[in-house]
Amino acid sequence: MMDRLENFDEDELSKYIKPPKIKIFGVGGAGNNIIERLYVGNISSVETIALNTDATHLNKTKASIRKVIGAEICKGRGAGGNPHVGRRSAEEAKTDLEEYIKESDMVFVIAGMGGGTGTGAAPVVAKIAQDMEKLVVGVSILPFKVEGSVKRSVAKEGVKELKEKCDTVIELDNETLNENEEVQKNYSVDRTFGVMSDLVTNMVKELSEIITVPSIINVDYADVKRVLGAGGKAKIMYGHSNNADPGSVLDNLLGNPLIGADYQGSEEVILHIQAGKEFTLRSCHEIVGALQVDLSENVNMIWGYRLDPEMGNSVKAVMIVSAIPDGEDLNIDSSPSMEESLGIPMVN
Ligand SMILES: Nc1nc2c(ncn2[C@@H]2O[C@H](COP(=O)(O)OP(=O)(O)OP(=O)(O)O)[C@@H](O)[C@H]2O)c(=O)[nH]1
Ligand SMILES: [Mg+2]
Repeated sequence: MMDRLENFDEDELSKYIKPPKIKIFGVGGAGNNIIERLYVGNISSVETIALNTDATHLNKTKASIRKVIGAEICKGRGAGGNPHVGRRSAEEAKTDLEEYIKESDMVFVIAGMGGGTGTGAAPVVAKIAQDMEKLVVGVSILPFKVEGSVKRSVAKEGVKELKEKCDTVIELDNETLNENEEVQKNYSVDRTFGVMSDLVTNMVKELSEIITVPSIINVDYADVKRVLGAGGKAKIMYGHSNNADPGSVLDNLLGNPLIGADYQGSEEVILHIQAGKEFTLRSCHEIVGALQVDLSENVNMIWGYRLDPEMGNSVKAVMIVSAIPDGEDLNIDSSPSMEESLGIPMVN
């Protein structure tokens, strides 16, 4: 006779029930500002690591680990907008970086592009993690257009390099904040940056919850690894509604102008829905069906569902999409090289 489940060795079982460990690196000024929100947000299974060449900025950043990189070259005073200095600074810290990355399954590398530290050091951190066979997700933020075409061009070259060193990159652009009239007219610089930082924080939070909190139809780490490991450009979209109407969930999910809804043709998707008892299977199918219209015919859609009786009528949906066919190319070939753009002596 087969052993009943009661006879199963619980110690044996619990050995395998370990939530995946996520390490998040925030590199340079923007990366540090975002890391602080993640740290304060206290997300489970996530460790925050702030890296900067600028010791003063780092000193006021809250994170699980704070590390000055490039102390020899920069003397704690920043990389002065020079990505080569940023790159060398991270290379100098390789042994420490390997130590931070060691005990992890998944590594996020977050940086604002266009300056020296984030642009130069983020790809180095990603490469070290990739060499250690971690799932590596980059999050890059392009500078505002008013910061100048030189900075945008340096930033785009940085994104290109980051893409080569990551499994996938979530590409964001500060310029999208400028396109929002409400933000542009009424928000202070600090609050405007806060909108982008909150967005990244929410993305990481939603993703880590999907893989660490069990669901009725479960999405696990292997699913996330499969989808994000498919490469290319990725998006983590999230939306909610206070009523159980699938249409309003969809509007909110697809309507965030900072993320954009340009995921057409993607072949790898996770859709996770969390709702109260009012939300029907038919409504779930309506959401899935509407989203499928824009996906590839061969889409592999992994669908998860969590019942949360406390949610009453409200519904939350998170969609992770990767391998998005590149529409608007970064088009840097016609741009001047980083050296030409910067017009400053390089440190090699
Ligand atoms: N959304 C957002 N963008 C930021 C923030 N801080 C800076 N940025 C953007 O990121 C770009 C790079 O800036 P930083 O991250 O400060 O640059 P850095 O990597 O520290 O570079 P160096 O100071 O030259 O070493 C800027 O041009 C801004 O557009 C922030 O807190 N939030
Ligand atoms: Mg800086």
